[in-house]
Amino acid sequence: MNGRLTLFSSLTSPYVRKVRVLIREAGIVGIDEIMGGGTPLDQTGAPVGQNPLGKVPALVTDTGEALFDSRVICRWLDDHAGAGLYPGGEALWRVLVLESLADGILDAALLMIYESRLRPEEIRFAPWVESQWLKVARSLDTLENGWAGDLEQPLNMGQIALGCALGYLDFRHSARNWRDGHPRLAAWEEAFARRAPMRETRPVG
Ligand SMILES: N[C@@H](CCC(=O)N[C@@H](CS)C(=O)NCC(=O)O)C(=O)O
Repeated sequence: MNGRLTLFSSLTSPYVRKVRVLIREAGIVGIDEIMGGGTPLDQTGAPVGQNPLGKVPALVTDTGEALFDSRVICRWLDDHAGAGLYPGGEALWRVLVLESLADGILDAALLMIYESRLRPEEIRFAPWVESQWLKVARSLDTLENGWAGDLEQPLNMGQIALGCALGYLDFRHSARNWRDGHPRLAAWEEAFARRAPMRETRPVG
């Protein structure tokens, strides 16, 4: 990274938050942020020139290449900064699956929000919304029962993604009380949310 980078950013997107937390944890400087973003129904403000999918985050590198999505951006930044948030050897695969699982929670949780905010009430389909929450609930159970050891490992990108996903559940789905039945995960999240990069990127809006 010799020149400046441009991050198409947002203060509410949990996918962007993954990148913003990584930047802080890794001490990366020299990134200009352009705030914006859109919705599937309104791409005004979305970085469509950089990401034809019209989603944030997108990162334009110092060579002018546009990178997306958040997983590619995080991997690229980690690699170029030598941050070590993706371990080498066999340990890598658990970290990548944890990041995928956290992103999948986000995908389901975000679809629920789009359904309630963007779709007119008369054509909403409640069973579809509940089936998205079932994905989240199943994932939380899996994390509670099978991932405790992974959450105790040195800081990695899977943990950052999970911290952002649980933060998003608090931000947009607090009525669902995700902590109920997940005491280990709740205790981990409480400690993780105290890290300065998590506090500095808490969603607002
Ligand atoms: N898989 C993508 C998801 C990004 C995403 O869905 N971002 C939302 C904001 S939270 C967005 O830009 N949505 C606009 C749209 O779907 O058109 C990633 O990991 O970066």
